[in-house]
Amino acid sequence: TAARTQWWRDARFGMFIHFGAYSQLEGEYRRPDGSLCQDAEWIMRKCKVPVTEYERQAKAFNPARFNAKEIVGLAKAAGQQYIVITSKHHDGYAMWPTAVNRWNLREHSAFDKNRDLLAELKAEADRQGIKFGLYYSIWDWHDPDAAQLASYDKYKARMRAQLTELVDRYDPAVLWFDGDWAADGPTLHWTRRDGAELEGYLRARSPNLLINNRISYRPAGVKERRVVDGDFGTPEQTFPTGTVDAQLWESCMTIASKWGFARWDTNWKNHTQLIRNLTDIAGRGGNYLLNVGPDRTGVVPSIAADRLRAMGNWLRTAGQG
Ligand code: FUL
Repeated sequence: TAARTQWWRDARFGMFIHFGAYSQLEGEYRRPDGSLCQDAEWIMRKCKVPVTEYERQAKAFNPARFNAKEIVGLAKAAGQQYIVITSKHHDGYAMWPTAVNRWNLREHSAFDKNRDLLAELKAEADRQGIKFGLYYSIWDWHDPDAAQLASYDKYKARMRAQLTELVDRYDPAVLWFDGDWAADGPTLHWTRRDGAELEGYLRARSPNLLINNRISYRPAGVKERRVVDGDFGTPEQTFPTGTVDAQLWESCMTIASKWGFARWDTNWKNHTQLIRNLTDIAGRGGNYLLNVGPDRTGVVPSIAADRLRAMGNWLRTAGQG
C-alpha cells in the first residue's frame, strides 16, 4: 500500500474538474412560468428540470473549445500534480463514448463525433507528466433502474460495464467515487457490500488504482467523509483540524461556491485564501483537490485560471526561499 500511494502522498495538490451536461445550462434554468432557478451541477434535481428538457439542452452541448493541452498546462503552472475529472456526475451523463447507453457526450450532444475529451486529457496528462484520475457518481438520476430496488442489479451491471470501459481505455491512476450517501438519498440502494465487491473487482483489473472512500456506503448522519473504506478520506469544503490523522485524506474544495460552472457564481476565493488552504491542508498531511468548472464551451473561467497561476507563482517563489 505504501508504494502504491507514494506518488499521491507526495503530490499534495491536484485539480478537480466538474464538467458535464449540466455545464450547458451554465447554472440557470428558466422555468415554463418564466421564473429563474439557479444552481450548478445539481440543477436537474434542485430546479426540477424535466428529463426531456434536460435531454434537449444536452443535445446542444458543444464543448468545442475544450483544450486538454491548456488545461493540463494550467494545472502544471499551478503546481498541481494530478487531475481528477468527472466522467459521470449524478445526472448520469457520460463524458466518454460509452457503449452502455446513448446518454453520453458522443451520442447526445452537438460535439465533434471524432473527439474524446477523456482520451485527450489522459494523453496530455501523460505527455506533461501528471497523473490522471476519474470521478464517477454511483448515484444516477437518469437511469430508471438506479431508482428501483427491484431493478437495481441491472443498473449495477451497467455501472460495472462503464467502469470497465473507463479503466481499460483511460487507465486512471485514481477512481474518485461519489454519491454514496444512501441513507439520505431514498432512491439509492447502494450497500457497503456493493462497494466492497466493486472495489475488489477494480483492484484486480488495475492493481495500482487509488480509490476514495465514497465507493462505500455512508451510514446515516455521518457528515464528514473521513476514511472508512478505500484508500483515502474525502472531507468536502473543509479539512480535519486537531490531531493529525494517520489515514490518508484529501480535501476537495470549490474555487467559487459551486463545483460545476454557473455564470452567477462569482464568489471567487482570493489567492490568499487559496494559499492558506493549501498550506493548512498540506501542513496537516492531507492533499488539496481544488476544483474548476469549465463553461459550456469547455473553457476554464479566466479568473479561476489567474488564481491558479498565482498559486503556482507563490509556490515557486516560496520554494526558493
Ligand atoms: C458532492 C456532489 O454532490 C457535488 O456535486 C460534488 O461533486 C462534490 C465533490 O461531491 O457530494
